[in-house]
Amino acid sequence: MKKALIIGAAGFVGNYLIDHIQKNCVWSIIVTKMKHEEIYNTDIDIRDLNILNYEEVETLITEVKPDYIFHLAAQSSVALSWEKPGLTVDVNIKGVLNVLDCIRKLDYKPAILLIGSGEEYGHVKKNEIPIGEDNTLRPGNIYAVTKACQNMIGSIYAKAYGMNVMMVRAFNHIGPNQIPVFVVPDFCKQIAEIEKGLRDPVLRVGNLEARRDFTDVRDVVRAYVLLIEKGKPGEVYNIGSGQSVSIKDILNKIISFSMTSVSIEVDPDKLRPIDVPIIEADITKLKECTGWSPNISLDTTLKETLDYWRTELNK
Ligand code: A2R
Repeated sequence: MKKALIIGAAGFVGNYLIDHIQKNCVWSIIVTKMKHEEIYNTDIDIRDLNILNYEEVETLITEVKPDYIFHLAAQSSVALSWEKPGLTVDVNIKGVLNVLDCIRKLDYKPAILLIGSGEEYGHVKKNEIPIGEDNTLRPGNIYAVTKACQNMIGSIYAKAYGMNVMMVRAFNHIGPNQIPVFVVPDFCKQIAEIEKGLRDPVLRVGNLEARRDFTDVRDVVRAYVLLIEKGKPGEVYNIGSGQSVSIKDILNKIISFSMTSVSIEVDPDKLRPIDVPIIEADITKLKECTGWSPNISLDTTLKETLDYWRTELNK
């Protein structure tokens, strides 16, 4: 039986990836988490791993020798990357280097999927939309710089050492259980709190003009599994819906799913030092390689995320 290792599985995407593999693949699953994290799943092999510790990485990979490695571990928040640039560089660059270099030295060829971000493209020009994988990268924040660097390191390891490393640039992915440092869960949580009378009916927002490409996390993990089997070594694949939507439209949709009326107030703390006006993926390469296309509508995801927060607040 093939073995899949998910590094950084205790986060938002990890749970969905575990669930997808358990339901759709005949693979054994080994997952890693940080010591302070919990994963509540009795059917999988759960290990503690800090990717900044090379010896820990080496011990685990030498023992497990997985066929597939999904590298999810990251400092994944753009907002936090402004506050903690050093940590973001360490985890997102040195961490991935530890994993790749360990595998290079072990001299075996697992398929490795590195998760990058649509943020890597940064300041995209109007005539570059939708953004193809060969577009110039002009990252606009520290998180995006580290993911661009991860991507380049992956590409070097694939070319120089013949390793089976594939890179994805995942655009914004959303769904229930995402922490509210991201815009959709932030809005949904605030609305659920207002509905419950836990706060004044004032929704605090950041830049509503920015346009982003949102995909349900369940569609995203389906693409990850397809790519790790069908993707070509050294190649980069965009994963997104192929459509951008403004944050204002997202907000209006969520408000329309609510039974409350709210006023909007701009919160300077939610504005970024530099924001990228529009990000929208060209997903032709992914579609051609895997046949993937998104199945879950934006409305469904937003409704389920709002319901998730209503349920959380009732616990
Ligand atoms: O930061 P924590 O304590 O929540 O742990 C995160 C974990 N992580 C690490 N794992 C091993 N060694 C480290 N030094 C280390 N630092 C952080 O990676 C968390 O459990 C996991 C990443 O999960 P999230 O932050 O929830 O990211 P998400 O949304 O699951 O995204 C997965 C990937 C990331 O590479 C994103 O940058 C990309 O998709 O969009």
